[in-house]
Amino acid sequence: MVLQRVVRAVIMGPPGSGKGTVSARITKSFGLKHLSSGDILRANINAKTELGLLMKSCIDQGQLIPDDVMSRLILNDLRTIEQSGWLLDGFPRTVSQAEALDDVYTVDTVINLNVPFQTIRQRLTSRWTHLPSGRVYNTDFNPPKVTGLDDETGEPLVQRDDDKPETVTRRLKAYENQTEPVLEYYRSKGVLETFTGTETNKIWPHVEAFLHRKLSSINQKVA
Ligand code: G5P
Ligand code: MG
Repeated sequence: MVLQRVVRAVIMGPPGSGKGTVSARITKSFGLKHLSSGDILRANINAKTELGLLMKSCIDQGQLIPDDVMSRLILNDLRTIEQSGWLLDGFPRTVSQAEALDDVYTVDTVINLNVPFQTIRQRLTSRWTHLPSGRVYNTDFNPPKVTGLDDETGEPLVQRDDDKPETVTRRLKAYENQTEPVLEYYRSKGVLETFTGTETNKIWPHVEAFLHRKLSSINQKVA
């Protein structure tokens, strides 16, 4: 679909709900630029930047990064891609972050992946990630062509330090306490669209159909 105006979208859902997986499909089908807060943080940790070194223990313990640090980081990055449509993944994660985003940009739509916690726990222990690109694999769901190596670059895959079962529990708690209120925030603005299920392949056709309708209506309003 050719977009006539800049479209700004957010994808939400608990840790491991498939935000990264669905974002890759949205990027491919609709051309929105994918900006993942987690990928940006992990790139900083990997490059041993000052921010990365400061934030690593927070992430490894399954806690959220302070709002002011996170909002500054993401809003700075958004400024560099202002001319194109984007899809934010992992931000905003608190009401304060949602308000900071709102001060600068109007979000057109929020896709909420509602996946049961029990399903998530099973997935995260078998996730493998290509850190430089953020591409994710799963030994059951979408294994790499060669075990332990990224399909596109052949570089090694790693398991995230925060995918340990006890850390996953803490991340799910943080989600319930700090992120679920953001769903209410967007629901009250009339932009929240929730997709419920346990399998990405079954959820995806609904997300795709919804985005086709949504983006067509945005295009029509512009025309
Ligand atoms: P992240 O990086 O934003 P989370 O916890 O929100 O991390 P995560 O873990 O990246 O989310 P996801 O992107 O929702 O999960 O899911 P995914 O990677 O696509 O899929 C999970 C696994 O399931 C993969 O292996 C995938 O292949 C597989 N899978 C997908 N679909 C299916 C399926 O249908 N079946 C099966 N069997 N498998 C499937 O944030 C990390 C940390 O950074 C900090 C926090 O400390 C956070 O904990 N942080 C922030 N802190 C404050 N504010 C913010 N805005 C922050 N953003 C990040
Ligand atoms: Mg992710």
